[in-house]
Amino acid sequence: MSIVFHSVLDDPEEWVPRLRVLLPEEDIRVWPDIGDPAKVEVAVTWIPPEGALESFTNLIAVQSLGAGINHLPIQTFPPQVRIARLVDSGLTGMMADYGLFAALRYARNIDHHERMQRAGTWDYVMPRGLASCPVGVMGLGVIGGATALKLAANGFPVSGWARSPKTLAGIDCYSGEAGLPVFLSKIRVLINLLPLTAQTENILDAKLFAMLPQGAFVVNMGRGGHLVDADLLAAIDSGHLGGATLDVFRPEPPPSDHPFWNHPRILMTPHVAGTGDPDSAAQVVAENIMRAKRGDPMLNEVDRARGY
Ligand code: NDP
Ligand code: OXD
Repeated sequence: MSIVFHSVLDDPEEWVPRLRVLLPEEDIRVWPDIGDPAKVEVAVTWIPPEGALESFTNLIAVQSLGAGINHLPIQTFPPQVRIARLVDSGLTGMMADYGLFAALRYARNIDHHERMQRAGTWDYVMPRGLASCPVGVMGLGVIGGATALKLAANGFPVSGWARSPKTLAGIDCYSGEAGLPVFLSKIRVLINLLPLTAQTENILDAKLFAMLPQGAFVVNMGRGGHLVDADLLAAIDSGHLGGATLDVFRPEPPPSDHPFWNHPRILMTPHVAGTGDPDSAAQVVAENIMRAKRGDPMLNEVDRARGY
């Protein structure tokens, strides 16, 4: 039986030697050199080739190489196939760093100074400390929780919002639909770290933006499907929102004529907020392969009904 590694982004030369050291007994193969598809028990993948997983007729588990799993065709997997998302200290740390960067850029008016530099204008705006820039984090899971704590440790007042009630030291936590308006009403920088599910798709829309204070900024690090692009553009162009930092898009990359590309108040990055670090993540993946082969629950297994 075998394990197949496939990723369009993660370098197999970095991952597979580490996995082979941790799992010396396993036949670990790199797509497309998979041998007999019927022998594949575990797929370790980020955006698998269309139809590939269906050809693995004896598959017992899929380990995502990302924290999100919405890129996997989970509805096509037989019910016995376990699905695990990636939880990795390297990935979590990078994501929290990106959230901190985006919040600092707005808190210190750097976005404004970037625009002024391009206009050749010396515009002194009185700088303020981070205590005057409340940040709200949507999603208080592994990454959202770590991001909220890192922002608070750096001096930002931080609130957070999740599906279920949370207690996080120093974070003002809200939950559920009822908690959303109060959560949104207080923040200057909104950071989205939700998973993409049927409940969260299009959540960053005109209705939500209207609940944010005038001049607030939006940072989308979750998925492009969370954001209604036209609503964001309208909210920025009307002056209600101050701008946005976008790391994720639908599709990626957005078409070359998409208004985001040249918008003076939108900073785009090409889905680089975070990535699994093979040094730390290979151990998590190896542990999960062993668990799946033993028939034990995997770490960070996806609840198919919840969608994350
Ligand atoms: P987790 O599953 O650990 O956390 C998800 C959080 O979202 C939980 O707090 C959960 O609430 C909350 N949530 C889910 N559904 C809802 C809802 N309907 N209403 C309110 N809250 C909800 O995920 P991670 O923190 O590991 O990852 C979050 C996302 O970040 C990923 O799914 C991915 O989309 C994105 N990501 C992006 C990357 C990038 O490079 N841009 C890299 C890595 C991840 P509860 O705790 O109550 O269950
Ligand atoms: C992830 C991502 O989900 O990189 O890990 O987007």
